[in-house]
Amino acid sequence: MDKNQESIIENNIVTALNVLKEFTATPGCGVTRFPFTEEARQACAYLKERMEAVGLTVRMDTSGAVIGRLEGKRASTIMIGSHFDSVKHGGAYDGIAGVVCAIEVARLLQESGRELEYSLEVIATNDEEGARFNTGLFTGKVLLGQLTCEELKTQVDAEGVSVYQAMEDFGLQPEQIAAHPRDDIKAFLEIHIEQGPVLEAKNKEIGIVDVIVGIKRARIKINGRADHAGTMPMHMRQDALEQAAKVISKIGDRARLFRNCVATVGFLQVEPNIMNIVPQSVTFAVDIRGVDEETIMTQYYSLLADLDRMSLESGLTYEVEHLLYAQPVQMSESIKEQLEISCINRQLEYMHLPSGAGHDAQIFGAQLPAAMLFVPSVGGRSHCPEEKSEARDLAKAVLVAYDGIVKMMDFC
Ligand code: HGY
Ligand code: MN
Ligand code: MN
Repeated sequence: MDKNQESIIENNIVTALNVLKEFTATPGCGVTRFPFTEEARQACAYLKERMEAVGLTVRMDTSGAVIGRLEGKRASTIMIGSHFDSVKHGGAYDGIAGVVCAIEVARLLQESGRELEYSLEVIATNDEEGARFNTGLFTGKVLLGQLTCEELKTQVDAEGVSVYQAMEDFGLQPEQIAAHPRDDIKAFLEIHIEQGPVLEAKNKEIGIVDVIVGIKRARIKINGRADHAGTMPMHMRQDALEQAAKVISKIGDRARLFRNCVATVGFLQVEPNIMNIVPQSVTFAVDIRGVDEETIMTQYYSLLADLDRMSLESGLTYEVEHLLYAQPVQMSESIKEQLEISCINRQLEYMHLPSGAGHDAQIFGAQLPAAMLFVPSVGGRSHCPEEKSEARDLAKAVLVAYDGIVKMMDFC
């Protein structure tokens, strides 16, 4: 593929990402594109246009994902894509750059005139982040039949709107959520920004992901009692935030005891959250990650033990709500090999690395061959408006993914 082709890919990527970043609930403060919102609807409509422009037959599936299909000789499907939703005040590349790159891969395949052995689907998945309902990896779980209708009614956002209700309001049919699990997907490939500093620090153009970390997420509520902050004696208080702080403050240091482990509390809600009222309740969400299940669950059970100790010592009660468990997933050796051969043939600087971020590929990769290509993140920044990756690096990932898909058509 000549330099001219690369610049066409780069231009297409820049054009699409510049349009898509405007579909945000927080203009001027990064990209906020939650599932089942007006911004999501606008982004899906634009992605449908872009997919149809390269000859894909496009539909929205039960989960609210946008899927463009190229029929091959066999009905079985090779899937390439990433997510269109974002975190709050996120960047213009996380997930969506992988969708735009996937559309470019499909365009190259179409223009090559190749007859495809397998059908190809480009997918823009929904609610990978879990930023609205504190869950995540939604489309992958729906496609693989891992979600029930009942669960959709229990998962709610900050306003108390359930996934079920949000889907109905968006025009989807939540009752159909478990009706059409996919058993035809032969392989899944995802292009994604690295979201960390490694590729840039090592001067690499491409990352080939070996393993995606497992993620355990839970929401914990500690129940205290609201009292006057000035008159209630200290030994008689039931200060939910004081007790929560004791438990939360141990989470980070415990993660530091384990290799390749991280943990944080990114969500904390204090009620009634008034400075001269002793906090009545605290709700926080914990996100624990690691490359093996044992260290993830050791941290989680230690957290539960801390909560029990807090309850015994203070008399305050607590509740735990399971939000998500995605196991650590090794990427497909055979697909990685093809991606590596492509990097060598194209004389690209590449390296293997783990993914500290969760991705759609880990849901698929737990059941079928999956692989990921990383693109350097400028300054290693992500999940913030400063997030940026260079179009020339994204274009290189498109070419490597194209080579990979062509080979996957032969060996899947
Ligand atoms: O949280 C994550 O790792 C991803 O950005 N959803
Ligand atoms: Mn992502
Ligand atoms: Mn993300």
